[in-house]
Amino acid sequence: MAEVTDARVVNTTCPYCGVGCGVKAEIAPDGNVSVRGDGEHPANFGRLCSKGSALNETIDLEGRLLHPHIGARRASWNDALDLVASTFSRTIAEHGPESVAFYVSGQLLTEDYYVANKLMKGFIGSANIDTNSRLCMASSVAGHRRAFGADIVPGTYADLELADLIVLVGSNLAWCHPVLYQRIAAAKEKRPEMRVVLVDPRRTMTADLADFHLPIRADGDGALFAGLLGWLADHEAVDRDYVAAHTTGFGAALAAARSVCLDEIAEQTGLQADELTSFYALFAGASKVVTVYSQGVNQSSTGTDKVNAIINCHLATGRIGRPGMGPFSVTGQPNAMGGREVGGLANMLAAHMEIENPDHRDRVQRFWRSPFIADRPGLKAVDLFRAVADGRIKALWIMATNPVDSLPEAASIEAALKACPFVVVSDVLTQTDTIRHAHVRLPAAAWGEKDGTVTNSERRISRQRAFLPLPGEARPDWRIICDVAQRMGFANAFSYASPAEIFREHAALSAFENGGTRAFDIGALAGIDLAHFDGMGPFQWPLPDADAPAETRFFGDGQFFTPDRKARFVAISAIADTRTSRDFPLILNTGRVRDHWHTMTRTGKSARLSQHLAEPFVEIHPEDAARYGIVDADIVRVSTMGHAILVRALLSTRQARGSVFVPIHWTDQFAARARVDILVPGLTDPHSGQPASKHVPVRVARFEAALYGFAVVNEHPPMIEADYWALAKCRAGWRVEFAFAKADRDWPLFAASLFGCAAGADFLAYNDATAGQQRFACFDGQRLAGALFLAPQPVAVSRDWAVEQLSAEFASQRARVAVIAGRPGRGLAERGATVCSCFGVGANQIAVAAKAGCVTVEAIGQTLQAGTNCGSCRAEIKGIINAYRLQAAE
Ligand SMILES: Nc1nc2c(c(=O)[nH]1)N[C@H]1C(S)=C(S)[C@@H](COP(=O)(O)OP(=O)(O)OC[C@H]3O[C@@H](n4cnc5c(=O)[nH]c(N)nc54)[C@H](O)[C@@H]3O)O[C@H]1N2
Ligand SMILES: Nc1nc2c(c(=O)[nH]1)N[C@H]1C(S)=C(S)[C@@H](COP(=O)(O)OP(=O)(O)OC[C@H]3O[C@@H](n4cnc5c(=O)[nH]c(N)nc54)[C@H](O)[C@@H]3O)O[C@H]1N2
Ligand code: SF4
Ligand SMILES: [Mo]
Repeated sequence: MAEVTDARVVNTTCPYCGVGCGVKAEIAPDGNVSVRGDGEHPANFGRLCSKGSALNETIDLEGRLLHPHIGARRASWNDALDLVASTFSRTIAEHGPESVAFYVSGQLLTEDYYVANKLMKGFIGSANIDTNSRLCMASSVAGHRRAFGADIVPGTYADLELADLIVLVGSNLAWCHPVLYQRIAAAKEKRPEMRVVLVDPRRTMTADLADFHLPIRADGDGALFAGLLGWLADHEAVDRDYVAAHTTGFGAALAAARSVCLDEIAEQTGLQADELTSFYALFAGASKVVTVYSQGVNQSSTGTDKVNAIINCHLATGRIGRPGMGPFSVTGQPNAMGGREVGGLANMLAAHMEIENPDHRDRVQRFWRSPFIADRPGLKAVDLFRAVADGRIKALWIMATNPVDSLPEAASIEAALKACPFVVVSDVLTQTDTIRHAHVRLPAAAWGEKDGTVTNSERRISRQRAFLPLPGEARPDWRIICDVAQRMGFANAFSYASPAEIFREHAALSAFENGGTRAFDIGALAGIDLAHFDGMGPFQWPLPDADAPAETRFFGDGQFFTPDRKARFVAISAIADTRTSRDFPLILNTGRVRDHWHTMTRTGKSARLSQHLAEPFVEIHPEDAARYGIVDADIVRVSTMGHAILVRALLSTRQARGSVFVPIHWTDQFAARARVDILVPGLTDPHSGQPASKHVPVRVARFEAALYGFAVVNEHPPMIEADYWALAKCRAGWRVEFAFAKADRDWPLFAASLFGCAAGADFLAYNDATAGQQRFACFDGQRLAGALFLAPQPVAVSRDWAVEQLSAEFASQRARVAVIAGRPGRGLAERGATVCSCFGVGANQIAVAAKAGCVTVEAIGQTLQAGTNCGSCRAEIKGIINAYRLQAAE
């Protein structure tokens, strides 16, 4: 009898969003991995969203970079590391430390981040290390530092459950922080008197939770909160004692806020005066208020001012740092917060110390015993890449981020990389839009293979733990960085044997000569040993010593980290600029969808996650669409002066008139021309350097397609040549949508190369000249290798049916011919776009069930299972039920 070994369970942390959910990975004796929420983890108490629940579908080795490469050639680690170290050293010797740079990521673990920052700022002696958090959290960091004197998120997740009013500003929690959304939804169900206000130009799925939706004009937030400050002062709602005892600058901030009257605020925000005053009265009347904000606030040319406009209102009412109260900037990436702790931004030092402060510099240098310490801020992301473009930076190392897709001016970023003499990229994949420009590719360990810590939005530090072996020659990022540092001559300072040793040093630095002057202090762990680190459970900072009080909120005592210990009001301008013009009359807003993560390097591997929204799209109001002659499912060209993308039209009244929304996820690996950051200019906030990614003037036009197409293929297709194509993983293969400007082409040849047809494979073709339809299929034995359907209109073939054919067996010629004959899949009910990824339930199925009488989310769950596992789709299910009810009432 075969030996039966028990499954192994490893506690780790989700590598996606900043909620930082605890995950239990279970490894069965046969190696199969399953995941579930960790019931004990204080971030999620067992919940996981659709992305977290599908983590086990993204850990295969398909497409993984498993060996170092120099150019196209596989190289040994020794040769690759020698080349990186010697090129960096030589460049520094010839051109000075400012001629090299690192561009890193909030998806690195704290230990990776710590050594990268130490190498650049202490040993190379430049601060040219910046991170993709510049695109994400920089405005919140700058706003916190202006108001509090340090970068601190005062509250905890429990505050979301304790609040009487939650104001969500530019935050689509339902899709981007789904477990926080669920925690709020559960709290509201228990206390229905709790109120939620959503401030977002779009009526997102999060509106489902909101009692009021304020469809604000792009960048109207400064005016909205300036108006609120004035209103609070006019209605005796300011806590004068608090303001006098614990703050400075109230008079100037109020004067600035009052310089705009209610009519002007209505104009700036695009809201009605009564909408404004209702919101203001609600805010004034609820003492427990939490204002949650993310990219609708941060990613703006006035992002830092927006952050301070929000904080001003919390300071004026003294609602900060106490249960159920406070401004709450939620972080995006799993370790955005950890990166801030180690000083991963070009304008910070380590452990929350400041680069401009000579005492801080001296302290860090003594602690590191380093030859140098950077004495001025380095280049921020957008400027850093401009310096690459104009040759000031001659050697660049990119780790765990994909700037060719995610930075503004994306076309110039790509040109800069092409022009740069030496580009190193550490990534987990062989093919990304960025790594294709690397001179040296270094294989990094991925989630599940690496060990270390991450910090979530509520300052909770959790362990990520390895439960898979390192594949090929992959190495964890911290080790790659230390390997290079040692070869650059810094062996002693980078001789760590494990992440535990790095964490211990990081904890010791946080406590070094601290004495309560710096908020970030985890000194209790400065002596942690390996065994203790291995077993370390999640905890919140601060943790200066082992018997630190359980209360982890900041500022409840009215003490801040400014020199006079008082918080600072900031006077801000409430006027937002208008960017649209006659030629570019629409505002392009960009952001996320529920089931994809950034550039899809992981979620794009999961068939379940790829079916929610299978194509890049532009969401547009039906009236705007009609104005430009666009109908649903058309291909649309969205363009600026110099650049254009092609995406599918999605007509929706959730979208405000005058503005369109395009998701950020589709790259050259998944679509023909859908990199939205090609359109975004390098306009940044003057304080934070964060790009204004959500307010870009564009125009739209229908793409005149002569031919449309749809294909299913069992293997990832090689290069696709079509004006429009979009690729999505499906069960047993891939599905591809096409549109072509011209119909004349050798289509059998196109089909054969798409399918990768082997010689001798069974290739079938069907041509209906009168209808202009052509169909091709190729069989490899009894399996379908690929099928392509072409037509002058969007192809009317059931996608579900076509995908199923990839798993079918075709024993007879008759069955094979049926794939391309008649109207395949006709009469089959389409499931529609996947709503519930856990059980693969589509929008059409839910609509049918609603018609049949299932008019609550629970009833749909009982009938179809939809919404009963991770719950991420419950808002969408409710939306479909409501739409059906409206229809029925008409
Ligand atoms: N599914 C999924 N979840 C994710 C991610 C992902 O890729 N996919 N990424 C993670 C990361 S790194 C981040 S940073 C977070 C981001 O999380 P969010 O900030 O919630 O996400 P976004 O979709 O970028 O933008 C939020 C909203 O801002 C709105 N907005 C645009 N302009 C304005 C404005 O001027 N004012 C206001 N008030 N709102 C505006 C947009 O319409 C959008 O709905 O998500 C994290 N979670
Ligand atoms: N227009 C517009 N642009 C935006 C945004 C927007 O809302 N609008 N949002 C911005 C924001 S908030 C963010 S956070 C960025 C995100 O943008 P990016 O950081 O560019 O996106 P990711 O796809 O997360 O890139 C992570 C890369 O790291 C690799 N990787 C994964 N794990 C590891 C690892 O352990 N080690 C290493 N070395 N590599 C690894 C992945 O394969 C992938 O190539 O996009 C920004 N850009
Ligand atoms: S909310 Fe979802 S994506 Fe975010 S950490 Fe939790 S499981 Fe992961
Ligand atoms: Mo982010």
